[in-house]
Amino acid sequence: MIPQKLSASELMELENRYGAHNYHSLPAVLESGRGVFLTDVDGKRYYDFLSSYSAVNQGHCHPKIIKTMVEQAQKLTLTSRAFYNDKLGVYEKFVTEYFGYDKVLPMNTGAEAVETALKLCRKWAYEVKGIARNEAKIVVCEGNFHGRTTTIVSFSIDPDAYNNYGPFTPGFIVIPYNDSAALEKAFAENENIAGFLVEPIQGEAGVYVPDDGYLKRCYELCRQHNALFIADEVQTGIARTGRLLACDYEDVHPDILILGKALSGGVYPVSAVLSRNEVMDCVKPGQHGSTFGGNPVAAAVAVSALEVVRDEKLADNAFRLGQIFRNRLGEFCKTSKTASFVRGKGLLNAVVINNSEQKDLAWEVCLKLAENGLLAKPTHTNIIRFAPPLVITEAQLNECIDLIIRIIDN
Ligand code: IF1
Repeated sequence: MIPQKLSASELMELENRYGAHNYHSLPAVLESGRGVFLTDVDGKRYYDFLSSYSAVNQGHCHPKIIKTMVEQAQKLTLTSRAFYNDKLGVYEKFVTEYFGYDKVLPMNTGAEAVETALKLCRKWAYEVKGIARNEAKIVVCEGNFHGRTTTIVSFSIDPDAYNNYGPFTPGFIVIPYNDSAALEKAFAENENIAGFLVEPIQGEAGVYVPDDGYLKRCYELCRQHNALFIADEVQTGIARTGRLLACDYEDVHPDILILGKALSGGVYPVSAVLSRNEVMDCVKPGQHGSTFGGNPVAAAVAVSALEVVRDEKLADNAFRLGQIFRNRLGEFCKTSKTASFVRGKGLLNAVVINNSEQKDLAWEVCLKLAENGLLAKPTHTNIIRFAPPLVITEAQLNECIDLIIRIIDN
């Protein structure tokens, strides 16, 4: 029997003892969330500056999304795709019109959607472009993070992600990020390139923003060489960077668009692959799918979550508040002994910590921030990602910036 109310340390001990140790979590044991706030088991309240890696853009437990989910869960949760249901088609029409595509293929997690995009790209390469069987190549970028399946880690350059998970899936060409000349060279050296998979901003790499014009140039190269431009907007999409999609900044309309995370407002695993008929129609009945993909709860929740993004103008809020964040942190970094610089777009930002003398400095800063009521997580030892829910107000953001500035140099 598990006792009624366990302490924070007992709960952490349970996870340590009975769960695989595949995460290094910050010692905050959370119990509830609302909007920009999380509350732990001792009643301590925090600002959430991770947003579950940009999944909770709409804020924790958004009442409208939760209402939709609860109502749908009481009515019908899963039919599988063996039958039709009364929510899927409505969602499919809504999401394709929302993002400007012919068709959607619904999945659950980001990694599944990336896998789906890779499979679609290969199928299109053989059946439409006419590449010889098993010869298709997909170009990806150094520093990429697209998920954790065997195929996806096959083209990761992070040893933590791929080491001892081989043998790996062949068929990928890795080029430097933010280097369109490298893509041009890849096209020149290889006739069998089916597509180019890219994150508009590299999240895991530490919120690495490419130069203006990079995505546009890569998109044009794909056009020239009849290859598909595949954007992984799992983390950057759905208003996070100050536009609905990060690709919108360069008026690039990806051939294949991959979405996840905030597509459900973080309440349910919902991901999607969007494309035009020429690509999507390559997949025939029985050739791809998922038990849960497109289930009625997911479909209803996604419509609600996207309505919230539109109705609450979250992209505009992210754009405006992101400028305040980078302006104020940028000023601070000029004189800080600890923080080197800030970068990002919209409310996807990172502060680079100068930790040449103390290796765990970014972790220490995050621990101190947590003690003071703000949750953020370091990445790559010296980078702290700051990505609050997009419903944060200007006053709340300024209060948080005051705190961040105060903590970083102390
Ligand atoms: C973890 C990072 C963020 C993603 C992009 C696909 C996926 C992700 C661009 C896969 C997932 C996650 C997953 C989470 C940590 C996290 C992360 F630090 F690893 F890079 F957000 F910054 N494409 N990102 O960012 O989506 O299958 O997880 O739904 O794996 O620990 P998923």
